[in-house]
Amino acid sequence: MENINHILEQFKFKGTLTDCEIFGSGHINTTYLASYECEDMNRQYIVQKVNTNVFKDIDSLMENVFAVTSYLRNVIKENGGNPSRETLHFIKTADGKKYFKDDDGSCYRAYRFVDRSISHDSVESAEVFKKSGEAFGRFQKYLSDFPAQTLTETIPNFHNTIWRYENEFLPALEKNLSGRADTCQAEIDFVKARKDDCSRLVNLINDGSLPLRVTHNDTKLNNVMFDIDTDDAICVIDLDTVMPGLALYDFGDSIRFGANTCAEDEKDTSKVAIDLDYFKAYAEGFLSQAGKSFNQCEIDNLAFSAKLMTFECGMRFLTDYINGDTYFKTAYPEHNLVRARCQFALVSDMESKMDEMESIIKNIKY
Ligand code: ADP
Ligand code: GN1
Ligand code: MG
Repeated sequence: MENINHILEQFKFKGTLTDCEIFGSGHINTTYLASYECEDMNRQYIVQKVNTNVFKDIDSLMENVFAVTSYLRNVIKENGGNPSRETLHFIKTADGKKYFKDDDGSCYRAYRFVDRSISHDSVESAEVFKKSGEAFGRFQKYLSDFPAQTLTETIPNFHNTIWRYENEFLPALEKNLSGRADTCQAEIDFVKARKDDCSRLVNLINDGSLPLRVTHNDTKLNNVMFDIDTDDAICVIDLDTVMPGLALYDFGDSIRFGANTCAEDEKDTSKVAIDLDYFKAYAEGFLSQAGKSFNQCEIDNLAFSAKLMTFECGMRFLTDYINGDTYFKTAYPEHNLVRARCQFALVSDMESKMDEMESIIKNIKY
């Protein structure tokens, strides 16, 4: 572990440091949980080393998250909620900066740990998954009047699937930096066979059928904190990719992760399938909060978006595998390939169940 004490000192947390450990299971940033003993009560903070390989403009990123969280605090208050528990609370450095930049260029930021909360890496019940759908739907609803033009696009073309196909996947194949391309020909063919899917939502944006909204764009189940006591989904976290996007991206990505019968990196792809009860539960939760503002084109593409976001994520894992694992954190050399195979197995299962998925959406009242 790097010299974390030197980093913690930059934020002047109250009390005496009792523990600091690596925390959580995100694939991008390095997260620490720091615990402090104070006279009145003990306090915990999340300190994150932001991944500067992924996020190139940390000043703008931190402007975004400070602006979004302060906006959310007001909306939550207006809606009778508890802002200190329902949105992230960032802490400035002792000299008033939004993050600390170390001598070697590493960037760190801090925020309060949401007390008595937990994140889930897998879905435990349809009811819990539905609650996460409500939380992400509410998040989008609360940000519906946020001035989108003030947000910097922290990762341009993040969910522009055809852009990712043409500008990341194909060049990765061409360069084959890891020399691994021959070990994954079946997966490469799987992606190429679905090229036409990649432009569908982008075309609908371009012809004015789908509206850009302020969206989260990384709606994995473990990006919501749940109350330990009630299991309510209380706080949407991991706000680095909040930027103009499609409601469909948020819906689809949640389904990709949470409605899979397996973990995102299950090796036995014969076990991978979409759980339609979970799909229905999430859709009910999400639409109950955000659905009233959706147009018909958004509703009509919800089921497809689940497939597209799963496909896109699989293509990103495969691209990273071929590039030599430079983007996502991996636990072993084949990890990105295993993840990609799992996503593609899920895409195949969704393709065979697309009619049922469409009909579930049609029958939801919101
Ligand atoms: P990454 O971008 O790497 O996914 P996250 O911001 O999602 O990073 O943080 C990683 C994990 O740390 C989360 O999944 C969650 O378990 C935990 N975490 C992050 N922020 C908080 C917080 N404010 N309170 C409690 N736990 C948190
Ligand atoms: C990353 O940061 P985390 O672990 O919540 C990634 C998502 C992927 C996801 C796949 C900024 O999410 O886009 O869908 O991994 N985040 C970024 O698990 O690239
Ligand atoms: Mg995360």
